Amino acid sequence: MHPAIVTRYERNPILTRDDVPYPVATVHNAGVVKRNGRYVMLFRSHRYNGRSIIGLAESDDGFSFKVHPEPFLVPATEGVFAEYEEYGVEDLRICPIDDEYLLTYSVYSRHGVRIALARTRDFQSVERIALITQADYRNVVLFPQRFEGRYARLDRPHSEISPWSIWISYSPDLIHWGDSRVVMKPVQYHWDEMKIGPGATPIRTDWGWLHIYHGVFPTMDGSVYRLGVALHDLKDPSKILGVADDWILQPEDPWEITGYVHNVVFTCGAVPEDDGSVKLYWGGADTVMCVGTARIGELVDLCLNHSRAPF
Ligand code: BMA
Repeated sequence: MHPAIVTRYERNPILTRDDVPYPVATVHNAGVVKRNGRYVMLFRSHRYNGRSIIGLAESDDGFSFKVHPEPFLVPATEGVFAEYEEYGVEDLRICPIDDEYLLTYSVYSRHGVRIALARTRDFQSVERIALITQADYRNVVLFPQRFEGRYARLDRPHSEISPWSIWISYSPDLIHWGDSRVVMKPVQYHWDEMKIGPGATPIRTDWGWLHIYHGVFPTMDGSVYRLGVALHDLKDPSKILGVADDWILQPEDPWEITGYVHNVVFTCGAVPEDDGSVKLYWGGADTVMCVGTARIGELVDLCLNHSRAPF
């Protein structure tokens, strides 16, 4: 058997709707960050009307989380954000930079899906900054560092012509984004052949930026969502140093195979630890939250020494 790259926590799932003190149908696709030694999780839940909100949970050890009594982020009720968040807020990523946390999340409305950017310092109040894409974008992750003074993000525009791919864009001020180019594409008849998308906020390592992303394969039984790993150049993140040929995680546990959407593992967050490990968080079947651990060095090795051919 293939050796496990990600060791699943033995008490998965770590968070379900039963842990949430307000009515929700699911708990999944959470951004996670370590702050002052505590883990903060911003997770997505479907309400019973099918639209999503973001909840907050905290933990001392990264495994056992307690949910706050009120949701953290619900659709805005006034201004331009109200128009574009009408159908819900989804799949939030947390990027620690300077002394604040930047939040990117998908917003749905009658105009389609686009990305909003907000900031928080304390995970109590949140300030919306801007809507940073047009329609048909999902899965935007920011790098936790500037490059020659500019912020950088990985994003995933929709395309009818080529399979959905990962792009990079830059901004001087978090509001205006451009200088975009494609950096990674799905590989034909490969586990991620249908589409790929940014996953967790990239992790800085000595060898490069480690990016855990998702890839989708179409089957007769619907799509299968798996996770893979890519390494970007430290100074120039538009340059890919390698992409692991094999996936690092696929749906295998019963709560990953069966649920609201079956056969899904989907990440929005991973926390690097001082001992060289990483805690990887993923939604199982769009229904529950799970966690596992991996060695950062092993993930880097997969990218550099077991890489597929660049596109
Ligand atoms: C994607 C997004 C994710 C979801 C995944 C699997 O397109 O909607 O939020 O986890 O599909 O359903």
